[in-house]
Amino acid sequence: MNTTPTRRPAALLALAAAAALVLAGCAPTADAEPAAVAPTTAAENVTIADAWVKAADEGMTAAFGELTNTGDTEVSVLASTSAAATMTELHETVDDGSGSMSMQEKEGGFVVPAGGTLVLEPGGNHLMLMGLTAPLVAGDEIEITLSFSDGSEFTFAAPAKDFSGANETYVGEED
Ligand SMILES: [Cu+2]
Repeated sequence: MNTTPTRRPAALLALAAAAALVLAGCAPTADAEPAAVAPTTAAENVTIADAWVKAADEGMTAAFGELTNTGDTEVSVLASTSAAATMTELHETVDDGSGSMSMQEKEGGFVVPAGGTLVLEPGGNHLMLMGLTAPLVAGDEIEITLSFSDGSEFTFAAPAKDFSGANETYVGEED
């Protein structure tokens, strides 16, 4: 009876210390758990409707569609790629001051407002595909990937259609 009273508190202290260490070790992991409202990526919030690309034998063509952002923050499309072209650019169409329209790279990319839609259409904003790797015939389907400012990516399919418009001059290009 003379050893028990001294040993038990020591054992309890050791247990308490061990428990504290375990708790301390767990704390960072618990803090790293996703919050109740996890932030979503731009790619998770963006959809495209009526995507299509203008059929073309060679050279340049353009892709269109309606980008909708279902998120509660605006998203920026910074770049676009496709295996169908050696280079893809985000273009806007502007009045070049000489009475005709020309297109140029969109400064800062395309912004799709929170809960809003950005329309890519002939005569307006579009995805410019340059250096087609193969003829694009109506009915063909190509894949295009958009890269957002948060690093996420969104790939969609765009069927090729015959279209006689969207012939704006590229800034810097000879008429
Ligand atoms: Cu263009």
